[in-house]
Amino acid sequence: MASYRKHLWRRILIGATTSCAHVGRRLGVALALSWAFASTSSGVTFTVNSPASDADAMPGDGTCETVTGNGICTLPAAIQEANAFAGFDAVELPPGTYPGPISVTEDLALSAEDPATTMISDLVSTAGAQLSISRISLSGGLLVGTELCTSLVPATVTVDRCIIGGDGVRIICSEAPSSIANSTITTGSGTGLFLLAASATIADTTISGNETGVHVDAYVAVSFTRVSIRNNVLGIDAVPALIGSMTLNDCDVVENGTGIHTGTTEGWGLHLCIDHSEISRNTGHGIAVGGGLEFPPFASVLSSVASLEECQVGVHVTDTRIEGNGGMGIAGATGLNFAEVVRSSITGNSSDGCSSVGESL
Ligand SMILES: [Ca+2]
Repeated sequence: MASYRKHLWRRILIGATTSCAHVGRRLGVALALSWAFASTSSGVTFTVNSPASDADAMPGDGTCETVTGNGICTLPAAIQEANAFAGFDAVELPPGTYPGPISVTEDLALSAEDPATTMISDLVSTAGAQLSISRISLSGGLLVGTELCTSLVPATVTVDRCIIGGDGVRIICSEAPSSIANSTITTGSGTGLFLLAASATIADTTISGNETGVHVDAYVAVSFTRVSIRNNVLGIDAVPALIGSMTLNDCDVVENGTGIHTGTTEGWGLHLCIDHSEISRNTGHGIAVGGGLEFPPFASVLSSVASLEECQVGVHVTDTRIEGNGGMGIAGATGLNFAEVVRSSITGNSSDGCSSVGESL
């Protein structure tokens, strides 16, 4: 793990660790470009008409059918055909339960009409392509990139109106931002959203009923807008072993064990900005800063790259309620070197207020 971090340092520093505002603008532009590309391409649409798992008779001939002439198009066959063609193809699913695993290797829009009636029963993954998924239940979860990360890969995902279970959403070493909107992520005993060396925007989404709602590590830039993170054993676990930025706007982090945990003793440089949100009724601390905010090696590097007027290293809380948590509102630890709380309420926590947050509060 140390080798890829060193290898990726320069590329990701530029792409993922400017100020929060700059990250948001960059993600917006990238997403707009990806949609423009999708809408203007002359891709092929394959319409699935069978829930079977049979393969395509002749992948790459442009016809999705499991036996030549039978007209039966399964999801595996449609994916084989779409993978055979460059460009942004589409696969459309009627209601039903479809087999996986599905491996997408060419840019693809995969869609159905309603996630309540259309499910893919095993893992959906993309390691080198843009994937758009809408209105589908993914009971096996979604993997973007590869589990063994040796370099950045050109894999991204746009998720809209999906219900995701299984192992949740894992985005690993992706060189462009992904997005998740209008969706629900519930894995039971797994991690809802796992980000490693990846950027993502999450909006209008619920991440609930997971062991860990969100886990981020190493060169992550992630923004949450109108996201509810609730009923997880741990709401957000931010382990920025090198560098990361996380913003929450109009979010709820409520009724978890610990709401937000940041850092490890060796961690460096998290930008955590929370605005117009609620970090309440967690049974542990609202925000627990377990180190991870010291920034000795890279402070000068970062300040030279980014304008950090809105989101500097440390915890920044504005217009937010941190109330009724079972532990402290904000619990600090050795290593916390900057916390700023503005126009916020930190009341009714059982160990009230802030601890060890230093002179900068
Ligand atoms: Ca074919």
